[in-house]
Formats: sequence, C-alpha cells, structure tokens
Amino acid sequence: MDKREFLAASALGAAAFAAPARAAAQTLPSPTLLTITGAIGRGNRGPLDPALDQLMKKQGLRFDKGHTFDFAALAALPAVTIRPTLEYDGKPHSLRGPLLENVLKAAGVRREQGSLVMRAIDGYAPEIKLADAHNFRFIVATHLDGKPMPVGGLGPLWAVFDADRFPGVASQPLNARFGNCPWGLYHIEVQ
Ligand SMILES: Nc1nc2c(c(=O)[nH]1)N[C@H]1C(S)=C(S)[C@@H](COP(=O)(O)O)O[C@H]1N2
Ligand SMILES: [Mo]
Repeated sequence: MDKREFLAASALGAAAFAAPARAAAQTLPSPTLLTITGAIGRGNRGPLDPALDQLMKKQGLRFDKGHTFDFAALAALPAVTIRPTLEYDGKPHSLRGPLLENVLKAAGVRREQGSLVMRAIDGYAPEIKLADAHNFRFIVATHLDGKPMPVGGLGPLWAVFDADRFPGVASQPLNARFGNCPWGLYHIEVQ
C-alpha cells in the first residue's frame, strides 16, 4: 500500500469507527439543560415535581408547565458567534450559540415586553427586560472557543452578549460588564 492508499484506507477506517459512535450519540437520551417556564407556549413538560426536581424546588421555583431543551435541541437552532473580552482573563474569546430570542421563540414565547429571570445552578439569577435580551443580542452560549463548556466551568450554558460591541457597556470596566450574564444557566422564567 502506498502512502496515498494508506491515508485513504485509514480515513475510511476512522469513518467506519466514528459512524457508529455518532449514531449512538444521536439515539442516546440526553439530559435537559435548559427549562423555560412562565409565559411560554404549550410546553413539553408538566409542573415542577417537588419530589424529583430537587434543585428547582430548592431554589424556590414553581410552574405548571415548562419547555425543555437538551443540547441537541439548542444546537439545532441557528448559531451566532460573538467575541467579547472576558473579565476572567481580560482576553477575547469566541462564544457560540443560538440567540436567546430564538430560544424563547422556540419555547413559544410570543410577547416582546416583560422580563426574564435567568437562573444559574449556583442560584445567581439576574432579571433582564425582554427588550434588552433583544437589543443586546444575548445568546445562549453552548460553546466557548469551539468547545462545549463543562458544568463546573462556565457551562453547560452561558447567557452572554458581545459586551465589547456596545459603547455604553464597553466604556465600563471589565468587571462591571457581565452582571447580567449567568454562567451555569439552567432555567429561565418569562414574566
Ligand atoms: N452563575 C453565576 N453567574 C454570574 C455570577 C455568579 O455569581 N454566578 N456573577 C455575575 C457577576 S455580578 C459578574 S461581575 C460576573 C463575574 O462574576 P463571577 O466572578 O462570580 O463569575 O458574572 C456574572 N455571572
Ligand atoms: Mo459583578
């Protein structure tokens, strides 16, 4: 086998190896990462289960229906990439994910006024106006520098916007720009 044939054969081999892994990943059930409640559409899950929804119960959430997204459902929405300078290391990083606005639309949110409480796993829960979600083009980031974000880091989801691109925000010091950007996002209440 010459070098070209060998490379072609090993590429085929790699493809044959990767294909079943991909198929398995597609059929494996994947956990909900984000639940949206409040003024949503029909929803795809029922009320808070006080026995089994322990984190949400502990954080005082109540709802009679919700719209849930797993990673694939979020990744299936059109993604945008932003490149804000992060306060953690003072460097620009790429963040990719669907526009928050489109995630809300996919959950059947029809209103344009009102507010959102975006809740993170550590209980941090900033409230922003729906209009600001739109004006600042918030995204629900699924990837940081091309990689999914770990729980324990900034993930699995981060509601964030391109702070460098808005003069009123970019004029603030780095550590004052991201107060409305919960990392570890897992729940949004539409009010
Ligand atoms: N999940 C979560 N996100 C958060 C915070 C937090 O405490 N928890 N703090 C916010 C604030 S006030 C700022 S200034 C930035 C940086 O805070 P941090 O160092 O706590 O991440 O993240 C924002 N996002
Ligand atoms: Mo802050």
